[in-house]
Amino acid sequence: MDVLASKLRDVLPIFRNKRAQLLERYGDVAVANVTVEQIIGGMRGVPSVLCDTSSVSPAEGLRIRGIPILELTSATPEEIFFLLTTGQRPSQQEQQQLSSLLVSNAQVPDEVLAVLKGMYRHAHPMAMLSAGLLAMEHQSEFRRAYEEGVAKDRLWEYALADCIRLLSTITGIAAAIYRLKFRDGKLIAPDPSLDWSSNFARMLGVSDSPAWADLVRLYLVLHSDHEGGNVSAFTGITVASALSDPFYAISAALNGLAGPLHGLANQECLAFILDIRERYNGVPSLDQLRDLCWERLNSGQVIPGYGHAVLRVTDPRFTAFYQFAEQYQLDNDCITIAKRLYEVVPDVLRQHGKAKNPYPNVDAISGSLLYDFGMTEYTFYTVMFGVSRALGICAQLLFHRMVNSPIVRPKSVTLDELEAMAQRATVNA
Ligand code: HAX
Repeated sequence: MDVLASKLRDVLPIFRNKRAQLLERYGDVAVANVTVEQIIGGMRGVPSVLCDTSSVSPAEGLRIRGIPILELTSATPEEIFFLLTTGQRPSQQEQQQLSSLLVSNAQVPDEVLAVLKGMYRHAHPMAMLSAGLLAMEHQSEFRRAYEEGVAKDRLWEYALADCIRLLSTITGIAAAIYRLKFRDGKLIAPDPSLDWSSNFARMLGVSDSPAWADLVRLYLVLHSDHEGGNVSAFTGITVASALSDPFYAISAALNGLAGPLHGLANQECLAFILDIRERYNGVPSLDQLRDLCWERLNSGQVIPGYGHAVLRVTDPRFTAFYQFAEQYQLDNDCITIAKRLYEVVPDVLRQHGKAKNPYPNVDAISGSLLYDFGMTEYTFYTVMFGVSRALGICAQLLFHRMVNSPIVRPKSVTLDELEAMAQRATVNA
């Protein structure tokens, strides 16, 4: 933990001063209006969450600490975690030290394995991942420190210890879920000489190909963070704001990620693509795909992998996966169908006229790449996403502990109260 702890100690005063100055200078300045539609519509677009790790703009998509994600596609997840938490890119040595920390506890603890073994026959892999983290909660140093009365402004150090422990074990837990549920149940031991993502790729036991390890690396980089307002991040930081420890917070975040409008969309996308392949006995023509999309829309279903609450362009993470498929010349029916959907769906959704964003998000293609390497069990895909997203949410909750953010507590209003507020605003306008 030392490598990150010492760097975070360096940047701590910067984060705290910046926040304090903002509060002091502008604390009572109104920066946005909120409409009735936004309150009714899931707080869409209301700037109300502090997130310093990354930002998502409608016109460009994800930036991690100001760097566009397409400039980070060669990074390792360790580098990304260092960047997310400290705001700086690590030196080679710092990256290696962090790597050693993150693989040091990849072995799944017995009590956690017992929980996973008790669940695997019936449970969804996401329920297992969430439960696996809860089964580790008793190891929380954060909770122990809080109970022992450690001063509030030092609690971040214990949150960091928990985050490192959690990230170090989550790959082993995820791999164990995969091996138990979809393979022969035999776990593959971690190799401490490998880095975090290579180790994960190895423990999954899907393929020995270097391209597979590279795909897992890219997957873990691209899904790592997507600012603070999405369901999983917002859930995680809200839970952590009650000073629940990181095991509780990340487990809760993963439960949100498991929703079909959020992380589970990658599973739905691949199911959609496989259905198409089966129905047309291979790759359909563009016209056939167009008809099929209309059929789906007319029956009230969404096109999985398209649209986004914030983005209004093709998700750069979709582009990164697309480029990966080109680079490695990956070529199977699923990838071809995903590419053809990209040719057809934006026009269809534009004509349909409902979705504010007709372009693909990351989920439209990610599963087709995993499938190509032999990870065909698509109910596992959101677990891959969850392992990666744990990086970002850990970084976000660490930031909040470092700057001593208060408990999250927005005000809710009843329909009658909202109506009265709207009437008052109309009269006063
Ligand atoms: N297909 C059909 N209709 C769509 C659509 C799509 N792909 N995307 C949006 N719409 C519809 C919405 O259902 C909504 O219809 P109603 O007014 O009848 O409710 C309307 O268009 C306006 O929605 P929006 O404002 O454009 O989108 P939202 O911010 O409400 O929702 C979603 C964003 C991502 C949930 C949405 O686009 C969707 O359901 N997409 C398909 C599922 C998906 O790909 N989810 C993954 C998103 C990425 C992510 O979070 N990954 O974790």
